[in-house]
Amino acid sequence: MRVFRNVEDLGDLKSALQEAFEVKKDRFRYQTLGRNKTALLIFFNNSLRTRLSTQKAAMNLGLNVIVLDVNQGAWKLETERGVIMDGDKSEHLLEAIPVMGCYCDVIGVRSFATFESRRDDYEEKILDQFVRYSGRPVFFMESATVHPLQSFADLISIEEYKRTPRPKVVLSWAPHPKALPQAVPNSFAQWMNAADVDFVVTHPRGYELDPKFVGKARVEYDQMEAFRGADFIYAKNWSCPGVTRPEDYGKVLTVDRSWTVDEAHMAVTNRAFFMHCLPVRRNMIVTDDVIESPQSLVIPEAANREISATVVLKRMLE
Ligand code: AN0
Ligand code: CP
Repeated sequence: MRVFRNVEDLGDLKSALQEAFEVKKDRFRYQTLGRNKTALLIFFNNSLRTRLSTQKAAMNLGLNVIVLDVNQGAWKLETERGVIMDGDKSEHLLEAIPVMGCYCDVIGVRSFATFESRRDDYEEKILDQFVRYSGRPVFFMESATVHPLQSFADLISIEEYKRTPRPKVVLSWAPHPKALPQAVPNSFAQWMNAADVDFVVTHPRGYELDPKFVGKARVEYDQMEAFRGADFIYAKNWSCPGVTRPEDYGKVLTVDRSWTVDEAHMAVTNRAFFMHCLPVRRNMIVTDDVIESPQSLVIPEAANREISATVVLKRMLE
């Protein structure tokens, strides 16, 4: 595998899941695969889970790991070609990327949407340059539009906890004070569309996800109606994807707290499990009671990030 970005990059999803469960039973089984090889993890944005779980995954495979926080100690990077670099940026991404490639065998990159231009974000301008110019296999650790390591871990968690062969999974928008990317819901929709689940998306009008990701998924604007009979509730905030009104791209259109997932919402479900990728703002996205309930999967989900990253790195080394 040269690039890990979309669900299709894993090939057959059933065998990928099987491999995940094998790795989970014996996570050091492939300890010699990474011997004398190096994984470089590059962060343009903050992280707790991705940073720790991917390092742990690399160590499971015997890889050496280098982590770079681009904004702390590296040169400020210019990303546009043709710019006269007389400002505060000392280095261009077009040199920095192949240089980074010299020091490693596989590269993971986190670079969020900037919301400056919908087109640049949705064309994956930054990550695309890593794929083209690093000379190394590249895995996305949340790019402008996708977060595949998260979705793979979420799918593993759903497989582990489902009580019916084809559970009802609901992706629900929830309020948040700041503009957040669409990467997590985009990927989650893409992966759920590829999995064997009954998938429903619910959000206020104006928050329609890009058709490329939401596909033919059912969209239900009445949140309570969407929750009825659900087996899994996957909460997440996202800012306006700018599908119906491009000028609203990246904006917070509402912080309506009637969308906060609380016990009244959970009561209409089929004893649903509650999921969230974390970090989560309590009593904005979800109440204390729901996130602390026995139905909450937020910690097992985070634990599965080590498993999804181990499978992905393993496949990049093979
Ligand atoms: C990020 C987001 O919503 O994309 C990362 C989530 C994994 N969240 C925040 O910036 C709070
Ligand atoms: N879920 C997730 O990717 O968390 P971090 O932003 O802490 O890595």
